[in-house]
Order: sequence, then C-alpha cells, then structure tokens
Amino acid sequence: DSVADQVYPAAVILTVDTPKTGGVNVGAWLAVSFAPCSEVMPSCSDNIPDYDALIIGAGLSGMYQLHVLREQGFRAHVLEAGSGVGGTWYWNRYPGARFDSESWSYGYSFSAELLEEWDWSEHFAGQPEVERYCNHVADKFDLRRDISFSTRVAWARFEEESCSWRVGTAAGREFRARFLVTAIGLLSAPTMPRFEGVESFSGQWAHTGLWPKEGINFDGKRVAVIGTGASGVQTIQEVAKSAARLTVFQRRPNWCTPLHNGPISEAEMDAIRTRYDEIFELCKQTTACFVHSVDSRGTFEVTPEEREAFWEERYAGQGFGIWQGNFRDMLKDREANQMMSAFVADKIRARVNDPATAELLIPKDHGFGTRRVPQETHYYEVYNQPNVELVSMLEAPIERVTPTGLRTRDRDYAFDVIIYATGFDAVTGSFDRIDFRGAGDVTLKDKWAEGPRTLVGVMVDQFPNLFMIMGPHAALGNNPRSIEYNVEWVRDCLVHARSTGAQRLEAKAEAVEAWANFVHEKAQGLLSNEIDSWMTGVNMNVAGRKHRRLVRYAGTAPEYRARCDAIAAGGYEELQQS
Ligand code: N01
Repeated sequence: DSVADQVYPAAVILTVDTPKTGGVNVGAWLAVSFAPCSEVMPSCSDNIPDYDALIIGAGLSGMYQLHVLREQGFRAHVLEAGSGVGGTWYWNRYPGARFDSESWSYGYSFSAELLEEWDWSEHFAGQPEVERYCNHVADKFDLRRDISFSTRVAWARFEEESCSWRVGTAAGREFRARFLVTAIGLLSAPTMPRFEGVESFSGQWAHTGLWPKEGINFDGKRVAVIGTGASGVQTIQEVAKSAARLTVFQRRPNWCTPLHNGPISEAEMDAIRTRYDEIFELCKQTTACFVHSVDSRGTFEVTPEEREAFWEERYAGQGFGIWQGNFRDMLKDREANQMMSAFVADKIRARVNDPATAELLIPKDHGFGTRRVPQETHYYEVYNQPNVELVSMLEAPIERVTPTGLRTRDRDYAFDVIIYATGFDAVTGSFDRIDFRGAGDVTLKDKWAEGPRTLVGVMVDQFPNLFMIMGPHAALGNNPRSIEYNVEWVRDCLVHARSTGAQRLEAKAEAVEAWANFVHEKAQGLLSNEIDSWMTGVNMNVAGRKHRRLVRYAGTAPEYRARCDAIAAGGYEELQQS
C-alpha cells in the first residue's frame, strides 16, 4: 500500500528505497535519492526511525516545511513539544493574545484554495482564531500523520560517519535524518524573573508564553501582571475587564500605539480576497513584510503642520503604520525620533487622567520605535479604572514572591493570581535549550558564545545538513512572509542536493563571515542599537545576556531575499557540497 504514509525503520526503508526498484510503483516517495543512513553505515540499522528530513517544531514554519518537503517526495517528519500545532499560537494563549500584523497579510499565501476558503473575523485576529487556523491548515494538508506530538527534542548530534543527524527527545526516544530543519521560533524560550520564592506562592501563577490550556478565571480576583512588553500590554487590557483588582508591575515603560482592530464583515472579506495578490506583492516590497511602507520623506522635509497631520493620520491608522510607515529617518535621526516621541508622549498624557501615572507610562530611556512597539486597545485608559494600579519597579523593585503575593521594597501585596509577562530568551534561547553538536562535536552554544553567526540565518558552518527557519540574522517582521520564503529556499536547496547527489551540505566559513559583515553593515546608525531589549539580545533574567549583541538582521527583506536568491542561482557556491 502507500509506503509514503508510514514511518519505517531504516532496515525496512533499505528494502524499498534503492535504485533497483526504479521509483516506479511507489510514486513520489521513491523520488528520494538520499541513501538511507543504514546504507552508508551498516551499524546504523538500529531501528531508529530514519528520515530524509526531521523538522523540529510544528508552528507555522514547521508545518509548511513538512508540506513542501512531502510535496517533493522527501520522507519528512516533525517533532513537536506541544500536543497540538501552532507553535507561538499554541503556547501563547494568554488573555488578549492577538495578531499585530493584519490577519489577511499574515496567513499563508501558498495555497489559493486555503485563501479562498478561510475567513478572518477581525483585522487582527485573536489567539483562539489563529490556533483554529493552524489546525485547519494541519487538517487540510493532512500534516498530523507526519508529526510526533508531545515530543520535546533535547539533543541533536551530527554523525560524520553516516552523514546524518541523530536526534534525541527528553523522553529518551531517538530519530535520525539526513537533514535537520529547526522551526523552533525566535520567541519561544520563556524567561522568568529571578525572584526568590516564585514556587512558594499559594495562588495561581503562569507565564504568558506557557499559558495553561484550561485558562485562568480572573472574576473577582486580585491579579498582578509583571511586565509591560507586547504580551503584558495585551494581557493587562483584558484582565482589567474582570479582575477585582489589577496591579501592574512595570520596570521600563514602552511606547504603545493603538491597534485599531475591528471586525471584518462578509463583504469586506470578499473584497480582501480579491486583493490577495496585491497584498502579498506589497508585503514583498516593504522593509519588514508588513503592509506598511516607510514614507520616503524626511521628518524635516515637510512643514510642521504637514508633519503633525501625518502623525495624526498614522496614530489613527491600523496596526504598525505608525512604526513601519513613518518618515524614513525616524529610527535613525535623533532629533526626528525625539519629535516623534514627544508626539506620542502627548497622546499618553491626553489619555491618562492622573498626570503622575501618565508620566510613569512615558518612556524616558528610549525613543519611539527603538524597541518593539506594543499595539494596544484602550491600554492607557485601563489606568483610569478604579480597579487598576500601576507600580513602578524602578521606584519600588520587587524583592521576592511570598506565599500570599509579592513584596516590593515598599510593601507587601496580596494576590490570587500572578502573571509573568516577562518575555523570552529571544532568537538564540530556543537553540540553547537543545544540545546541538555539529561536526567534530562542536556545540552550537559554544559556537555562538560571542553572538550568533549564520549564512543568511539558515545555515551555520561546522553544522552540516542543519537548516534553520527564522534563525538568527534572517529577515524578521511579518513573520509568515519570511517563513514561506525561507521554507521554500530550504526545500530548493534539498532538491538541488538530491539532483546533484550531494549528501552533505555545509556553509563555508567565509560565506558566514560575509553574511555577518553584511548584517553589521545594515545595522549601522540605528538608534535601536543603543537600547537594551530582546532585539539587541539583552535579557537580564538569563545569565550571559547582559550585553548587547547583534541578533537581528536590520536590513530590508527585499535585500535579504536578493542575497538568498543569488546563492541559489549561483548553484549554492557558499556551501561545501559532497
Ligand atoms: O516580552 P518583552 P513580551 N523584573 O521582552 C519585563 C512578540 N509578541 O513577551 O523592559 C521586572 O517585550 C520587561 O521589563 P524591561 C513581540 O515581538 C508579539 O512582551 O526589561 N520586569 C518587559 O516589560 C514582542 O516584542 C505579539 O524593563 C521584568 C517585559 O517584562 C516579543 O514577542 C504579542 C523582568 C518583557 O517584555 C516579546 O514580547 C506578544 C524582571 N525580572 C509578543 N523581566 C503579537 O501581537 C522582564 N521584565 C503578535
């Protein structure tokens, strides 16, 4: 019957997947020409499931990678730590979690049928809807049969002799594959503050990025939220609706701007559908794949009246327009950035009744847009509610968690629920959680000790046959757009390897060096380089993450794709192929 539907141990694969069978009867599956590991190394016939490609993670990256590799006839399998698909949208089920890219620009673009049949209910969909979407995709493309759920990868080792990756799970299972693709996300390793007593708290507590599936009821409860990044802001808005008392513990405030979400009517959805080609084409042209384009004018090239009117229009507009579609010098020119910051500061003052609270909410240590801008819906008005209190941790730091709540330098607070919206060990944290060992047993953690270095965010020298989706120094932004691009790039690279008979692909060290230089060049002059945030690799909750590092590619997505396209068009000369 259909062998493509089954998982076969290496020894069984050997009986079918040889040139002698001619690839006639079992269709696309036999298009695979990589010799199974057991052919290369007989000692490998050890009943460890053996694939052409293993993919770690069943979020948007992993699901699409599985789909396209299967389409090409590769035997691919996904290992997923969660019990369902969705990745970020599976784990981050905290109250208020939602898109900050327009829904209709965020979904997959690869399937006309999927675009045709899926209706988004809001311009910025909430987590439950996004998770439903992910499940719909998994069902539609029959992905689950090739996903092992509740399977957390603990280590991955490149075996030189068999030229394959051996992968082990936390539960002791092992897998093997010629190629390994990480689809583990760049914001998926949640970090907790290093407060004493976290476990001693007798009430309920949760991190936003590991929210319990059964949810938490806030009705009539005393709730603390620690952290005011994008997750904290979304959570606070929602919890404030039902908690008896909400106390927000803020260390450094962020510049938040209105999301202006709204429902999408049936007629509007029909109209959006007719524009999908145009929308995705626009995303291809913009800096970070959003539907917002940088304004080509400089801040001081317009009159004060024009400037004010432009910012008003952006503040009233949807989504990231005010950040991604601002004047071209806003994120580089100090004076321009200060003016923009003053504009947003006045908006905050106008929205918060108590002037002292308003001042606490206005960032003083960084300018607008130099950290990730949280998108909000009546966030500032929350602080006008009688049940909400703002505590500045800069003035009264939390000293410890107690069995009944939190103790700051000034006083004790009693809570029923504590929410940690304290972010992630971004970009490299998800890699650090897995013990990756490449050629010569070098660990990825050691390799990146001074900061990550990659070839276009996808490959690393000394780590043959390892590919990364959304890896360090790949293009970010409206991520699914970059994910689709990267996934297809990896697919094409594997197809190329198959056609040339190469079993081993490794980024050349000089190509990695060249990409690192390009990334550094593109980051020159950005005001955000001077600011601590996950975008500059700083996380005070993690040892060794105190200093700024270049973890993010800051050039434009079109430039990024041009580089990647050039590598493919040139026959992958940046890779050693054997
Ligand atoms: O994390 P963050 P996040 N004591 O790092 C505070 C994406 N995202 O989960 O700023 C006290 O931004 C910390 O304070 P400070 C998006 O890319 C997308 O909110 O370090 N406070 C900060 O306020 C986003 O940028 C969506 O002084 C502590 C907060 O916790 C990224 O994920 C929604 C602390 C952490 O903010 C991360 O956002 C949500 C401590 N020990 C997130 N440690 C979408 O809408 C940390 N903090 C799609």
